[in-house]
Formats: sequence, structure tokens, C-alpha cells
Amino acid sequence: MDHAADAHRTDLMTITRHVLNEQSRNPESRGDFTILLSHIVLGCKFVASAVNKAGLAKLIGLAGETNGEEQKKLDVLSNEVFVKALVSSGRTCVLVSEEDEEATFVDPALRGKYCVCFDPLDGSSNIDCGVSIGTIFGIYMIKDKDNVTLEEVLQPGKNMLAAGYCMYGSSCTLVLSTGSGVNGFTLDPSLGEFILTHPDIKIPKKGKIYSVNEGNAKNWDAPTAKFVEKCKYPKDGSSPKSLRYIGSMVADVHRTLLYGGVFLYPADKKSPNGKLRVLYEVFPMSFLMEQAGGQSFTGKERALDLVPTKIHERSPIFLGSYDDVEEIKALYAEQTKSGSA
Ligand code: FDP
Repeated sequence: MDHAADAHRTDLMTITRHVLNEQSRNPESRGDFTILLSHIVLGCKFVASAVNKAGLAKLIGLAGETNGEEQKKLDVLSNEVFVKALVSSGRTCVLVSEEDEEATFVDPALRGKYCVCFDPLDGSSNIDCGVSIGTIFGIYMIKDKDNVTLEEVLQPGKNMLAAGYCMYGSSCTLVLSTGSGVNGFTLDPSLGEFILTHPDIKIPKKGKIYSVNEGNAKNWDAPTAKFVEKCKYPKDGSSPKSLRYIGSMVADVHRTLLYGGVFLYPADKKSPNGKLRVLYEVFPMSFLMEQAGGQSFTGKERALDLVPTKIHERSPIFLGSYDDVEEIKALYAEQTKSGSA
């Protein structure tokens, strides 16, 4: 191998090059989306760097953060990073963040046509033990940026233009779909660039893994309980599925996307709407799953058909390999049939 040549791989597909290539296929594009995305990428790099320093900062303190001043909580810091990055892009008119109770309407002078819904640091209960966490985002177009209302933010997920997540783990990986497949990019820290490492991700049609918080089992509804029972004690001669649950949605969904299987956060007696939030958890992840050839279901309908009524609304969710989600849909259909019989 020619190592000298390998050290100068300037022909690598960076995320910027990838998005510009996609843009050039649309002659009407004015580059607004590319600019927005480059600001999101910058936000991800900032948060990746803060997450990397977090453990150390807590133990020994970092230069410039003395004076007994409290460390800013990482999720609060990440929110500030993304709000600033998005507003300064000049391409957004309204933002919905998991961290902010109300939607943020961007100053009219800085407005663009996009709405971004995001969770700046999802899985934050995992920060202190170094488990992977991530940022999730979904992007919509707003018809009239000067007269945007909250109602326009409450669109069904199928209207999304793009969605993605960035996982801060042993490596930093950004997974993105702009509506024509799913691509994964890994941050090369020496270049500060996300490089295309997982082109055209397709989820296996059927998987060998199920992923759920089984501690909630006593409160599950019948279809969820039946599905998990089938995963453990299959009656069709197949092998039982393995259980993997990190408890950090980005990491659990990332594994599901690459290895196949199903991730579920169902409704239960205590939480009839499940736990995960529609606008910045359920929708972006469902969009990615469908784009990768999988499915996403709420227990009642295709997740992307849901029309939220509140910005922080929750929904049960079952997403992953096509055939596995098909089985869950059949169990819910059976329940509906026997209930109405
Ligand atoms: P967290 O509470 O750590 O922020 O919605 C947040 C989330 O994590 C998801 O990332 C994760 O999938 C889920 O909650 C885990 O919930 P349980 O602890 O109830 O299993």
C-alpha cells in the first residue's frame, strides 16, 4: 500500500462534499439547506468536544473554568450550542428543543424557511458513566417564514425533509437522511471533518436482537408482552433473539440500524403514551428507519403519520427491521380484532 498517498486522502467524501453533491442534483437549490446543515455539523463538533472533555473536567477541572464557578451542565451547554448555531445560520424561523419548554421563534431579521426540532443531548442520564449519548434532529420547511405559527410546527413526521443524529461514543458518528437513503459519517478528529464511512445504510430485513427496558414488563399491554415472549421463546423453530438495551436512544437505534432487530419503548399502565418525544425522538428516528428500509409503528399507526398536538408530546414506538415490526403490527391487529369481536 502507498502510505504516503494514503496520508493525503483529500479525495475523501466529507459530509460537506456529500451534501453539496446532493444539492447539485437539484438545479433549483439555492444552497440554504447546505448552509443549515453545515451549522448543525458545527454544533455536533462542539458538543463532541465538550462530551470528550466532560469526564476530565469533572475530576480535575479545566483551564479557565476555576473561580469555583459551577460547570455548566452538559445538556444545558449543548442546547445553547445548537440554538446559537441554528439561529446564526440565518436559515431557521422556528426551533423546538427538548431543553426549552416553549418553541423559539427566530428574530425576523435572521429568519430562513426551516423549522428544526432537536434533542441537543439525548440519553443524558448516561453522561456520568461514559455511555454513548447523542443529538437528534428533524428538519421541516415552513411555508411563510414571516407568519409562522406553532400549528405549523405540529406537522406529521412524513412531511420532514431531513433527519439525523450524531452519536458521541467511542467514535463520533453522524447519521443523516435527506430523503434519499441513509448515510453515516465518522468524525476524523485529526481533520475535524466527518468522513463518509457508512454509505447507503440498509437495515437487515429481519434481526436477531430486541431492545427494550424489561423492567417495565409488569405494566406492558398484551401485544408488547406477547412480542417479547416470542423473542425469548419462539414457537417456529427459530433461535431466540438476544436482548441488548443501552438506555440511550441514539445508541440503541444506531445498533438497530446497523445490525437489525427492533427497538421498542412501548406504552405501559404507568405511561400510556410511552416515554419518547414525538417531534425530536420518534419522528427523526422513524424517518431514518424507513429510509433504511425498516418500519416504525406506534401501536396504532405508522409513526410518521402521527399528527402531534403539543410540541413535547410523547408516543409509544416500535422501530427496526421490516419483518420484526410487521410481527408487532400483526399482534396489535389481532388485539383490535378480538376486542371488537
Ligand atoms: P434519558 O432518560 O437518559 O435522557 O428520552 C430519553 C432517554 O434517555 C432515551 O435516550 C432512552 O432511550 C430512554 O430515555 C431510556 O429510558 P428508560 O431509562 O426508561 O429505559
